[in-house]
Amino acid sequence: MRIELNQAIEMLNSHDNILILAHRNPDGDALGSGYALCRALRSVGKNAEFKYFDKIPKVFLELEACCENTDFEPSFVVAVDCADSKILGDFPDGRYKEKVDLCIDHHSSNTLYAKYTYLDDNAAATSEIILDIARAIGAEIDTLTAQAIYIGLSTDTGCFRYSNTTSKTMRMAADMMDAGINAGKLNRILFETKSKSYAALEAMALATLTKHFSEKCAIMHITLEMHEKSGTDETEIHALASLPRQIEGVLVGATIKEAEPGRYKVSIRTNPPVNASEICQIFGGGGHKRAAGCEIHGTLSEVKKQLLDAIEPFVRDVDPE
Ligand SMILES: [Mn+2]
Repeated sequence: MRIELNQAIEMLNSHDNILILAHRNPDGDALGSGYALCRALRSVGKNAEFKYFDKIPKVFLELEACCENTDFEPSFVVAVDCADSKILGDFPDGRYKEKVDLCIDHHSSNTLYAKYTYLDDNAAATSEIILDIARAIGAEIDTLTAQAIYIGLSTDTGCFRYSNTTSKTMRMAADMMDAGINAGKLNRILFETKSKSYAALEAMALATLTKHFSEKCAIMHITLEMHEKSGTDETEIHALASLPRQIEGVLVGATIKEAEPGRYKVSIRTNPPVNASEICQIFGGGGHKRAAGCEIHGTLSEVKKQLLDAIEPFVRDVDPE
């Protein structure tokens, strides 16, 4: 059931032992939201813990230091930035998959799997909503909490460049700078630094790029072999997805990544007016207007064909806005 922000705040206020989960393979916003909410709740005297269960990109490891583990029996389970229980980062026994009390999210594709959902798809990042909540419960926004919020805001907006960035996002980022974060340093680490292995994989991936439909669609792929050859850490790969869309005139940029033989993860990035989430929904995936993902099974050429067939109606007779 969807609820209003004040109801979500009331629920958090009325519970003392709160477990926070996020989506699998958490990104900057999932981690930033989780850690910021955890610290905010602790600062008002509650037991809170944020848990994720996958390897995270090296650049986010610093965040781990901001909430040590504690031991308590949760009475309220919150999921942040997670649109579907299928992708919830859960304990190996899946104990909370169907038992999330409150979901706080900004994905319009949210399946409303939680008992209560506060969803604001105008928020550039879930971290925006978390900052509103933290302020409403009277939490202290210290430098580490501010850093977690900033990482969420900046990563989900491509460092405040994507069209989801609003004046509110910018004001919040400015407030986080006033709280003492080193934005220049964070931006350099998050957006200006590539590992050598990542740079090698980027070159290999770009070499596979092809253009279609009057060059309005650009598509590239990464095979397991390329991944292995480059020595790239799995967690670094998602950054590649933004490359095809950067080419002038491209409305749909697609990146096909071999997850295992016969199974491919597809990332779609679009420019207006094409909706990436609508393309991915054709294959049972979803996401945002400008960034979405799905999985397609088959050989690489079959997957490419299926994908191009799905993309064509979205770009045929469509001009960039
Ligand atoms: Mn997000």
